[in-house]
Amino acid sequence: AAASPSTATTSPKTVEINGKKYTTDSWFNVSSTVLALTSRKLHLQKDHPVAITRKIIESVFPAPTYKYYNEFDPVVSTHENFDSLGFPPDHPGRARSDTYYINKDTLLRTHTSAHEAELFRARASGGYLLSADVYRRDEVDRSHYPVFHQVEGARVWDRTKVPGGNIAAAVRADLDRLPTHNMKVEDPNPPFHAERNPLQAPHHSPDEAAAIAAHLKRSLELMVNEIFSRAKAAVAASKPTEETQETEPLRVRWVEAYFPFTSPSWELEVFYQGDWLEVLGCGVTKQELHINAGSLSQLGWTFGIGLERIAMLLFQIPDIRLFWSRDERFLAQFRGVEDNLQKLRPFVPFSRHPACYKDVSFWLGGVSAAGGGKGGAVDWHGNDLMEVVRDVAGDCVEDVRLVDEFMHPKTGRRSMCYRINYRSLERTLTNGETNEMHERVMKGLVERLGVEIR
Ligand code: FA5
Ligand code: MG
Repeated sequence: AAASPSTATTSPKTVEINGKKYTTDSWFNVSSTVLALTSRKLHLQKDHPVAITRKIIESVFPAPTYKYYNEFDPVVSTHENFDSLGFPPDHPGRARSDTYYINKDTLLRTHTSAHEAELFRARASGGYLLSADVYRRDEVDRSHYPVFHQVEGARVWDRTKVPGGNIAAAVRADLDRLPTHNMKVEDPNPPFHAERNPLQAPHHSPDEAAAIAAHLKRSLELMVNEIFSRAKAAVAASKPTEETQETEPLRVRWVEAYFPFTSPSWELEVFYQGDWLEVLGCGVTKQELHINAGSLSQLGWTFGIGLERIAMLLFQIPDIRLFWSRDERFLAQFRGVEDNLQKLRPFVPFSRHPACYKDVSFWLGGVSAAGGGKGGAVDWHGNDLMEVVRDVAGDCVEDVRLVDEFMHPKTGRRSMCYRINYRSLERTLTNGETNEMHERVMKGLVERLGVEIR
């Protein structure tokens, strides 16, 4: 496949990440902005909303059954991030337009599942929670950022360590020990589906898979219930008593999903502000992971949840860029909450600064496009443009949208128009400043993506 254009003007020969040096090659595509974020570790920053959210999730999966891992390095091998989990060689997630590579074999993890194989190796019965920063090349808007945080959870049982080797009975006994809740849960599908969401028939009996699924679903429902009860309490505490009104019970639903490393698989959705919102993916762990880890008698479940998405609901945070802010008007609002969750209150946004929209229109395959020739044949990835914008203008851009696209009927060249919204969260940008940034964005697009400005 054609390589997407490199978005770095000059690739350094080596990069240093958290004190370790890595040699780059032609796969390198990590912008300096993103490199600089590898040391932030918001999930470990005391009283940061991402860290508070992690703590609340951990509280639902108590030690000593669950062990906590929060310090794993973001640099992993392509094997760990993809191959070890059964991703096929041509999976789109592997593309350089979607993933940040240091070199062909080394990347910034795109999900916390990258550590599953490692953690399953030589692990006794029980489970773990792992929280970490993850990296994805993606669009620019109020709910997407190239770095976000996930919590991965796993629970394993060992056939050789349960009475009579009866896993289903042991799992159900553990399920009976879990608390209950009174959320409205829609779960219209049977625990597995022959084609779409199959039982791992060579490894699990239907009864075992059903028991694991039931334990998994209850565990995650309890987590969502904990988070939304806290969100509700926070809203109630922030209002004068006469204003508090009866709110509807929380509604959640299970939907079938697909992941290469679980089967059956599901996503959990929460009904929030009139819409179903996906909050996590999960499933019965593929037996190959346990087999490859040398733990032949183990089986269980895994899940992965995005922390920012949950924190935005929990604290009513309107823009994902805020998490990276060092502004006291943001940080001070969460101080003391980590050690006393009773202090949790909705975030009060500071005044919004004016938006400034600027368009940029260009022809693809201008001066330096690979292959020269007809622009229409150029391999274009919107994420490459997003990277240039982030690198030049950083958090001064709220969102970037494709507003027009057409092909010249005679030359076959493709033209695109993107609209960039320059708006800082922290201050009003001056006209001069915005114009200057926009000039640099256009220059970056020409130099790094070989487009021709119209
Ligand atoms: C995964 O990353 C899987 N590793 C999850 C998993 C783990 C499945 C273990 C099964 C077993 P996905 O790409 O859907 O899946 O992301 C998981 C969660 O991360 C999403 O439900 C969402 O909460 C969050 N998430 C994903 N992409 C973004 C994004 N761009 N911004 C914010 N949150 C995101
Ligand atoms: Mg998903």
